[in-house]
Amino acid sequence: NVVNAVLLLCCFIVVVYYYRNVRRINQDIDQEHKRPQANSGDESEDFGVIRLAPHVRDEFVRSSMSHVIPDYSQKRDGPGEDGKPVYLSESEKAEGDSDMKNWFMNVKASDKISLDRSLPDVRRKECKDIKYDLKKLPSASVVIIFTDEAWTPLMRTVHSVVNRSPPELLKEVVLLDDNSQREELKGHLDEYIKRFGGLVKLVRKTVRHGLIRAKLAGAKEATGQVVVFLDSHCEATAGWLEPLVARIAEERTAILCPMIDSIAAETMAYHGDPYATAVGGFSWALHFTWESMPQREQQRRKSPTDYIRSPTMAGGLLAADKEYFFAVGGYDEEMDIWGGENLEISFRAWTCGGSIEFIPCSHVGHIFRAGHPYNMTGRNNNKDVHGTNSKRLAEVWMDDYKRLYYMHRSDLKDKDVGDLTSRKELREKLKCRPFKWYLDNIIPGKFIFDENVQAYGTLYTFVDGYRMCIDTLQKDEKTSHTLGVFPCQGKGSSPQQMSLSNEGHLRRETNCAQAMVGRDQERGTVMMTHCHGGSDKWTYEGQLLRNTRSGLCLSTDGLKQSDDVIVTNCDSRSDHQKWRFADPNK
Ligand code: LR7
Ligand code: MN
Repeated sequence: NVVNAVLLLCCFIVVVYYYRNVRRINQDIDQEHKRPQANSGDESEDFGVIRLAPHVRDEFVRSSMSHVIPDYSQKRDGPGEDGKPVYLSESEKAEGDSDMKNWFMNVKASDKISLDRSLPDVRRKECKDIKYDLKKLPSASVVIIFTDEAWTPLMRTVHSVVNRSPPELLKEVVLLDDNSQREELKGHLDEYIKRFGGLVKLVRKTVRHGLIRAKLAGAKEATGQVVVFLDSHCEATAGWLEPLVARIAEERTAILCPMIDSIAAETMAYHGDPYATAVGGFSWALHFTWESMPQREQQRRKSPTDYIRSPTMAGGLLAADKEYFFAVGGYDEEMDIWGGENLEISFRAWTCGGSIEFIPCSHVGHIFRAGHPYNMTGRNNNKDVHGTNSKRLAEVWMDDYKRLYYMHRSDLKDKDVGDLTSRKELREKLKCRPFKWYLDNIIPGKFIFDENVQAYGTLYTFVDGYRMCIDTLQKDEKTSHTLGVFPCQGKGSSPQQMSLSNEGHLRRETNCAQAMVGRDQERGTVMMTHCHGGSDKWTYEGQLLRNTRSGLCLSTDGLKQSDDVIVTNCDSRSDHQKWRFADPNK
């Protein structure tokens, strides 16, 4: 009897235990379905009482996806399909126009387009022919940072990534909310992403991080071997992810950018160029610029699908081995809100043993906006975040060449931009090369105003006790424009700085002075146009600045302030033609 009672009790205990465990398992599964973002990716994550290997767990989590990936081989009809533009009707136009003012994009048009819209496959044929062994490639986490982004562009970014990434490669999407305030991004978003099972993880920041710290925070959440960053108004196209992870598998220290296609802010029309080969450069004011691929890079590449080495990147769209990304310094945490981090990572990667490469077979669209639909004021009421972020990068990475930044921003010379010690220590620790090495090897030919030049400074004549300076008169230097004169402004006035290069070009950063001489051959104006080998040459004899093609000399004869400067017959006695270069800092 006693034996029987003990046996019964044992049976009872076993049964109770069994049921409790089954219930726990079921509850845990339910919990997972309700809390998709709970997947922290920790290798040993405990799913209740069952432990799952990471790849099994991913499948397990994903099986709860209610999102259906569309079949893009079938033709889809609807607004914006196949990347076509959307034009609003008369009655909708007013709303679209006001969106352009408030959002710098036509949200009304975007709202008409399916979140799963089809896009043209803009890759060239050679790209489509490449076969990837997905089982052998590393997995990727796609980090999308946003602050108060409009709903449809944000979700279309997510949909395009989920729809067009091979499940074998896409470990997760990390949506990093940089303290958005709009209601729909609060409750509704948590609800919405449940359709992606555990695949889309939402991370909220309740203080504004600014995009640089937001990227860092997003990358820290990533559990894939590769981390890919995207802006929150992008669309990934067919085959975008494979070539990125494949190149990282081959070269762990390469930081990669897809080709950035354009999505028109007004119509959402998708435009990509399969043959695009532009690379990134920079201006001394520390803005990103597009440049054409240098000849030596054209020669190095063996096939049109080869990566393109680029001196810099635009910033928003990039892929890197996660460990390497942090090992090489992540981003500068003290950079605020917007700007500077793109050139910083570029200079850093190249000088510290890595590289920046563009991957021609990977195409991602980006909505280019004419402004920022969010507050750009940083900590301590800083209204110039790009300027102060850039000063940080100049001070840490540019050695003495930071002077070229201060030529544009003399106002920042004495500005406190926070402690730089840890970034300087990083540079020491990684034994990074000097900035001069970068200039000589990675972007040779970049014009340096005051090196290897015959003369540099503000260029002026002195007539009747009055200094008149050559001046751009605030014209847009990205295009051609006439050169003018203005009373000298002194101390670091950038629109008045000129260089006479060793080749004899009278120039500024990208534009060279061309004499525009009238029929009479006796008088003309001066046009600043993009420099090239055949740009006009000038000689500096005595004090005359002679244009060798026309034989005429630069002169201020008869000019008032804000007039265009002229070229006219040379006369070494005329005070209007006696030119001096002055140290721009005096
Ligand atoms: O405080 C902020 N917090 C954020 O999370 C400010 C912005 N953001 C988010 C924002 O919602 C967006 O998703 O950060 C992302 C980038 O902001 P955008 O889209 O306003 O920036 P942008 O496209 O004008 O700027 C480019 O330069 C920036 C410099 O700091 C960043 O590097 C951007 O990522 C970068 N974008 C691109 O490179 C896209 C391609 C453009 C080209 C060429
Ligand atoms: Mn952007």
